[in-house]
Amino acid sequence: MDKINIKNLEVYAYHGVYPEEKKRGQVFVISAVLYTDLSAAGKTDDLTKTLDYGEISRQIKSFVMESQFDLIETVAQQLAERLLLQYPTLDKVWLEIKKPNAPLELSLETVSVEVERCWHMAYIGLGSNLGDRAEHLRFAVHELDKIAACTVLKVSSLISTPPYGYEAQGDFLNGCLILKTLLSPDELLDTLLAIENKAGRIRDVRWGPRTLDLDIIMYDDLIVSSERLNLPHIEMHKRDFVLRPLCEIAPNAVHPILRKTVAGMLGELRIEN
Ligand code: A4P
Ligand code: MG
Repeated sequence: MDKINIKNLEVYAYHGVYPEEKKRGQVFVISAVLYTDLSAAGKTDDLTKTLDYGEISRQIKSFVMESQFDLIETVAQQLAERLLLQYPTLDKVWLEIKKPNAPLELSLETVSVEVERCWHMAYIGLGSNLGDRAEHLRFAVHELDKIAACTVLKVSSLISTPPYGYEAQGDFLNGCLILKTLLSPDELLDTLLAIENKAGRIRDVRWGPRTLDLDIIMYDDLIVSSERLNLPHIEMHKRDFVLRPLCEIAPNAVHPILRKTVAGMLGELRIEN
């Protein structure tokens, strides 16, 4: 991937655990690698088609100067998120924050932290079979999209489906969406559970009726198997009500364990049934 480098930008600022560091300040030295596609700028010689390293250097300087944290870890985390949110064409950022004069009374050149942060792609399954089903699904899309660290990129059409698993309940309305997010899988799950609760979800019967069900179908090509979270969703390849809407918006997304595309899995499911 193309990148722009900013190396050893010096900023006088006031971060540190000790009161003295917050009062007197010290020099911080910041390096950044900005991952972004440079081909359009390369072909047109047009500054508006790239990221302006002068502007971004000034942004970094003013953020580090004007904020105040105990830890350089926090400075790095917050700065990375701020840059990713402010510059939509920035796909990934690597940051190093050095503190060459950290009050350690030891002879060393510098201490530093490095972080790398990027946007993630998640596929979310939406379901409802209680109350105003379409309104609950629209509510979920809106709630997700209004979070700064989340952007809904595509929403499928909504389809009515017979209940799968526990059959003594009304038909579902199902859909899927593609989400660009800075949230980790755990943070995303917490966010989805909070939106379900806001929509009045009551958990009694497993696979039972619900106003709103939001599942993470896939998150990048991550494979997770924990008590709280399975990625990809453990049943996705068996469910027509997941694969059909997902195929409409992401037919070529690949299941990282089965190594099959969404379109391929849907085709196989149709032959089985
Ligand atoms: N969990 C683990 N992995 C995930 C994941 N990838 N995404 C855990 C979301 N949650 C995940 O879910 C129980 C727990 O699963 C969560 O707290 C989380 O820690 P829940 O939503 O509280 O309970 P549930 O939905 O009743 O159980 P489950 O197993 O998640 O069921 P599903 O898979 O959500 O299926 N038929 C039709 N036609 N359409 C439907 O949408 N949905 C279901 C529910 C059944 N039949 C259906 C439909
Ligand atoms: Mg669920």
